[in-house]
Amino acid sequence: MTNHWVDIKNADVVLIMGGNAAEAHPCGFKWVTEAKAHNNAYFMVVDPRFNRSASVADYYAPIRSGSDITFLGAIINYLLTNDKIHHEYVHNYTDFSFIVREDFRFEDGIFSGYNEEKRTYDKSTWEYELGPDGYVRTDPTLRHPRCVYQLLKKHYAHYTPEAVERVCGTPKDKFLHVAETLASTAVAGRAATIMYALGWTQHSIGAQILRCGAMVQLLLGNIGVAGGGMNALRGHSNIQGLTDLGLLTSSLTGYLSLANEAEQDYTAYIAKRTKKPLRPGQVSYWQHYPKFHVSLMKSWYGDKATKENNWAYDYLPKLDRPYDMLQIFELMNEGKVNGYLAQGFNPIASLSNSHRVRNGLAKLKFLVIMDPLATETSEFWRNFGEYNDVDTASIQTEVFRLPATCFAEEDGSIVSSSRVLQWHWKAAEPPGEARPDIQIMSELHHRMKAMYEKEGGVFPDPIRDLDWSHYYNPEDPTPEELAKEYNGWAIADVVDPKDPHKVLRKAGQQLGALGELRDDGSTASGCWIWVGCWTEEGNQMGRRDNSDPTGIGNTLKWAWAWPANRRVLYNTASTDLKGKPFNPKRMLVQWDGQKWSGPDIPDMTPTLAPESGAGPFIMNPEGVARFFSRGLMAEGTFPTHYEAFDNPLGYNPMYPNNPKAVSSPAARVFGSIWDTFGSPKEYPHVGTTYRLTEHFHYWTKHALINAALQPEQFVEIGEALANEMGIRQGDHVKVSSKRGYIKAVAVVTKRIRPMQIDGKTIHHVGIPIHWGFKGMTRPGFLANTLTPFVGDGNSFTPEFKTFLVKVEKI
Ligand SMILES: Nc1nc2c(c(=O)[nH]1)N[C@H]1C(S)=C(S)[C@@H](COP(=O)(O)OP(=O)(O)OC[C@H]3O[C@@H](n4cnc5c(=O)[nH]c(N)nc54)[C@H](O)[C@@H]3O)O[C@H]1N2
Ligand SMILES: Nc1nc2c(c(=O)[nH]1)N[C@H]1C(S)=C(S)[C@@H](COP(=O)(O)OP(=O)(O)OC[C@H]3O[C@@H](n4cnc5c(=O)[nH]c(N)nc54)[C@H](O)[C@@H]3O)O[C@H]1N2
Ligand SMILES: [Mo]
Repeated sequence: MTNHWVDIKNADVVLIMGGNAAEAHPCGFKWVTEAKAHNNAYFMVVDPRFNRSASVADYYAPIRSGSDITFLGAIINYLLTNDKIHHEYVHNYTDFSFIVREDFRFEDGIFSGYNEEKRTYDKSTWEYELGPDGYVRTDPTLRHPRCVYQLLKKHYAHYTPEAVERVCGTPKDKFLHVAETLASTAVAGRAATIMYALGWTQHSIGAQILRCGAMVQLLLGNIGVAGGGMNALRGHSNIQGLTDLGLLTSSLTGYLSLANEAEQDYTAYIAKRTKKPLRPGQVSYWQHYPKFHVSLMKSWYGDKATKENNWAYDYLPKLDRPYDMLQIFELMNEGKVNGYLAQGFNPIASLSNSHRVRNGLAKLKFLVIMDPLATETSEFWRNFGEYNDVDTASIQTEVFRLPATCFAEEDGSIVSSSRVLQWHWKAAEPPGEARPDIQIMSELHHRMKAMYEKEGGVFPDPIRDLDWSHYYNPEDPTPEELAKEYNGWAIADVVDPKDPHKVLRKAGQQLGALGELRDDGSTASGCWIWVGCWTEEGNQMGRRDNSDPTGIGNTLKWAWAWPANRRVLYNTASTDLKGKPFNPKRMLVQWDGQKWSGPDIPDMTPTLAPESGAGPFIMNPEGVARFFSRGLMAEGTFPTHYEAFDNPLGYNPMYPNNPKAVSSPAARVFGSIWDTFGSPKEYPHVGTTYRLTEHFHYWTKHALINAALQPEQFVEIGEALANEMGIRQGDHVKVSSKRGYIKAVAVVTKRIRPMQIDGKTIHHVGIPIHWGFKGMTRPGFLANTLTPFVGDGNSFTPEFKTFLVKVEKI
């Protein structure tokens, strides 16, 4: 979230699109209720289904699954052509006036630099034009044909309300109502929040849908203000913590990035990430990358990371490709993976195309499951009849189960969607042989280390040299010790760069602020964005003072938020060029003549005056927010409509003449997958998967009460389709895709209606995800038997939300 849960109460307009917070985030959803009750907020839902959020909304508009970029692009077009933008904000705080390189092109759905064979882009033309001084050239009059504003206008010119009706199936008047309501927040005194989750992310163009939403918010001046923002409703209670800690194969902690194979040279690796300002006077916070990186390496390798060995840079893997989930299981299918450790992960249930996942697991030599439960994955080799129809004798994989505890059985911290790190305390002893993940991982670590020490090996150094000596018992670190390590400490005295006699932090002390990090080896920090979570003043995550002096909801003394305890990111964008709040009633920060201050922690160097010209988007080297994403995204600089890979139309209705631009030209799709996509002739309906309040994924079915509440797989079918097929409430149906089939009880509903898409009738089929062949619910199929093994080109998230199915009555 750019903002936070409580801040939603400050919104004047709430749009939930691509999520179903009332169902999947019922506790957080109370802040929507709060906004309605106390701020007279207007609440809208745009979703293929009239879902539980829609049932309590002021307005609902239907949309065809997978078509959100057309909808959002049309909002951008609407705001530009009707001049409903926050001018002062957009002109000063975005790249509107920036000039783009002359050789940049977008033609008929494809950007310049496309390599059709490799399905990737050479992105060198996707850049601003630089002047001789190294800064981006701009045209504040916005008349230059290659300024971002002009390019943006051109890109979305044919994203019209008529196109929305034709491509998304949303009636024109409903689209216009949503657009007009959002537009009412383009003024200084009003704000809209956008809340989204998987209905946006789980598409082959998911990341671009989010960008498009963010662009709408920028035009309205809704980023960095109270009651605004792009608010990602995150999933597992600590999934924000997972990404913060870089538990993705191409990340290091705190969103630092691992090097790729071509980056063997440390100086070049660092130089590329140490972003110099692209406009005069900008903060460009990534200039400090070396401090974050060196401090991380010091926390891992201690004395073994030195200036002479480039802080142990050679110990880090250099990737030949990203090892996302789809890639790993593709390699497994190719027989190229020996062993796999699934820690709190049930891939046969949760990854797309379950049969493909199962085939991959069957080619392993060994599989380790660290989980409190006996999951489907841990028994993928066992025959469960039709539900898991395998030949056990042919599977050689050796499976080990290491019983783990769950959150209530250990101390630790959880990072919420609000970026708030909150400490929790153990409530119960774990049963049986279950042990905390930290203990299991530590023991594995020590045994591996011992083996490397005894036997050598090709390259034992990166494991052998890991420094665990700062734990009281290096065999068994505690959650408290890990938390202190993430925060970091001073290895030597940290002094003020302007006055070497002034010691800011004494050797051995916990660091107190980001400004204390150093790139000379004198500080260690396991996760730079968390500096401040456990200081000399103690565990900040354990704080429980909910006082809120201004009533804005920031509660700066409740737990601790990264970065720097800031609750709303980019918050100086809520002020004008003099540092005066656009909306004094909902002030977050202001320039008081000497410094930035207010009920939030300013997202700016505290004493840097607005007159300096430093823009509020300090993480961007240009200091402003981008409409033109430069080389950052896989598919292009402006979000563009592409169809899902299981494509209900067979063409792209926004670019009908270009066969290259049907589905995302840069998606995560392997050569072996193409014949696993279905055609609308055979599979005419759009299937979409989602969750229910009564279950959490695949684990609550192991609990009797939840199992009793939702005992059995069902699918939701609209009345029109049900009538057509002679299906009645409670009938059993078979739902098939090109990948396989499931059987389920039919729930016939008014909440899913047929849509007219480019002259064709499209029905959605709703498929909740929670059942399987283990647990206390009725044994059943895995919903992911149906879903395609293809993903977004940036995040590699599978396309769980739009695929083709057919339905038959059994
Ligand atoms: N009770 C419960 N709560 C949970 C979970 C759980 O399993 N059970 N899981 C947690 C996790 S890990 C996550 S990630 C979150 C997910 O939270 P959500 O994303 O809110 O949950 P979903 O039910 O997957 O999907 C949300 C909505 O997206 C809609 N949708 C599908 N396709 C499209 C589309 O193309 N466009 C638009 N606009 N909407 C579309 C669906 O109809 C659905 O209403 O929930 C978390 N909360
Ligand atoms: N078709 C379809 N598929 C989806 C989705 C969808 O919307 N549609 N959503 C996707 C999303 S957003 C997500 S997040 C994934 C979820 O996919 P998974 O993460 O694979 O599923 P879960 O069942 O949430 O959790 C996995 C296991 O973690 C275990 N666990 C709980 N606590 C602990 C602990 O402290 N330590 C350890 N070691 N284990 C623990 C649980 O017992 C459980 O078996 O599913 C994805 N799959
Ligand atoms: Mo999730």
